[in-house]
Order: sequence, then structure tokens, then C-alpha cells
Amino acid sequence: MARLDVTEIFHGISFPGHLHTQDSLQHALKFLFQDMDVLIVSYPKSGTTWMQEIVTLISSRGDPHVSQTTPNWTRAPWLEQYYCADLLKSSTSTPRVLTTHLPHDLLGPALQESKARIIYVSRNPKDVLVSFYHFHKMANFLPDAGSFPEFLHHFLEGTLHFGSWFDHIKGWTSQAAALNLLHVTYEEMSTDLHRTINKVSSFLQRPLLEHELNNCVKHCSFSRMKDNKMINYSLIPDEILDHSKGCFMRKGEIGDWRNMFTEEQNRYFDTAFKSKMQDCILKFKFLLEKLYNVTAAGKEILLLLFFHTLM
Ligand code: PPS
Repeated sequence: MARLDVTEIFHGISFPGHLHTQDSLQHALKFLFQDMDVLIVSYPKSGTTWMQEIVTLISSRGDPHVSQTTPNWTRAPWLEQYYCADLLKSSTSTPRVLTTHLPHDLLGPALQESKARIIYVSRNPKDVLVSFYHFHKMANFLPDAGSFPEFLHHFLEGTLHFGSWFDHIKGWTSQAAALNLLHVTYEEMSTDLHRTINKVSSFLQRPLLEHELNNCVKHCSFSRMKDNKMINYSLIPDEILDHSKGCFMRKGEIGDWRNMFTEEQNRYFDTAFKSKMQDCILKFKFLLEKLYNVTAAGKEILLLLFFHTLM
């Protein structure tokens, strides 16, 4: 299925026609969730693929066989994409693991009364924006990114494909109490993957032995995933994802936005962020500063300090 130049507009949000049709989007809204389902929810570029790998590895108790032999879009398909319905019909995997980028406004009604386990993955929006900008350059199914200032403006206005980051995060997290939802951040995965996987495995009621947990950590590190063709999107043909223009597993860092934002753009972003998030109590970690300290024994230890934005 090509449709690389088609945009599907659904409930006012643009979706790439390459993988979405009006029918497939409509199908997602009417989806019958089962209590055993696991649903990974994220705005693009927030750590979706990472969580798909974590959930796969937890299910296989740290054994990488499935994650190294089955593409992520097959083991955790996007609910709103056209192939999902047929794939689920032919699949016998339990629990079903699904992924979605849809906002809560659209998918919430299908989840009412549902006990499906929802893992909401978020990332600080400056890094989301920069990651998404670079991805637009290689993804031929997305519109031209334009200049970085233009892209930044569209991100803040919520007019990029997949809609507004602000609506997405506020919509899902404000409904957390009514849903069976675990909120995991990209930044916590980055700084303490072991602890985060433990937290996800408890939520999924799949407790792991220490060596199984350590295997999960090992196989979903950035370098392992970058080399795993079942998760790094190198299987996608060049006409769809132009691998000469970038890498899906690009940098995997906290704070890469500093390499793109000018001071003026940062002020523009912060002002818009403050105004759009004033009704939201979430805090975001935009930076990971590395500070070196000298212990009494004279050895340097690395202190990792987060800078919280309290705007
Ligand atoms: S998508 O297209 O929405 O599915 O993208 P998504 O998977 O949400 O986000 C891609 C970014 O996540 C980074 N990534 C990781 N970072 C650190 N460690 C691991 N293991 C990892 N796996 C994926 C990936 O590199 C993209 O971020 P950027 O900043 O572009 O590198």
C-alpha cells in the first residue's frame, strides 16, 4: 500500500494516508477491547517503539527470540492502521498488545468500562519536536517538514500530523484515574531502565526474576535496538522511509533539543508551553545534566541531575 501523498483528515486531525484510511480510523473508535489487552499509547516520538520492545521482552521473560524475529508492527500493531483488523483475526497471541497514537478524545469512548491495561508513554515536548522534525525528513509518508522555525510553530499550533501534543498528553493523563493506566516517561526509561521495566512488569502482572529483568534491560538498550532490524525500521523500503536521510534510532538522548533551538525559539516555546499547560500539573524533564563530584576517597562519581521545569 503506497498512498504516500495522501493525508486522511479524521475528526480534524491529519493522519498519513500511507497506513491510515477513514475505515481503519473508524474501526479503531469502535474497537472492542478485552480486559486482558495491553494498549501502548503515545504521541509520536515519545518512546513508543521502546515500550513495544519492553512489553515484548517482559512477555517472553527476557528471551529476545520474538523481538529478534517478529517486526514490532506485527507484535504490537497500531490499532488505527489499516492492517490491524486482519492481523488480529489471524493472531493467537495473548495478551493482545496494541499500540495507538490516537488522542483520548477519540479513543476514550471505546475504553469506557474497560479493564484493558494502558501504558501511556510521554516525553518532554522539546525532544519530541526535534525527533519528529528529523523523522519528517526521512518519512516520505509525512509532509515536507519545512524549516525548523516553521515546524516548531506547527507543533505549538497542533497542526502537525497526529494533532496536538498538548491535547494528547492532557487528554490521556487527565483520565488516568478512570482508566487502568500506567504513565511512564521516556526520561525515566533513560535514567533507570531496570526500575522502569520492573514497574511495567508489575503493572502487567508479569513479575520477573532478577536475571530475566536484567535480560530485558540488556535487549532494549539503545545500541541493541539500533542493531535489531525487527525494531529499527530498516526493513521498510527506501521509498517509504529514506534511510539515506536519517535513522529511526537516531540519538536516543534527553536534551537533544538544545542542538536545534535558538534562545529565541526556546523563549517562544516556553511562553506557549506555559500558557497551554497552565491547567496541567505534570512536570517535565527537559535536561539531563552530568555533574562530576569528587568522593572522599578522591574518586570521581557521576551525578545525574534532572532539571525539572515547573512552568
Ligand atoms: S514513533 O515513530 O512514534 O513510533 O517513534 P517513537 O518510537 O515514539 O520514538 C522514537 C524515538 O525514541 C528513541 N528510542 C530510544 N531512545 C533511547 N533508548 C532506546 N532504547 C530507544 N528506542 C527508541 C528513538 O531514537 C527516537 O528518538 P530520537 O530523539 O529521534 O533519537
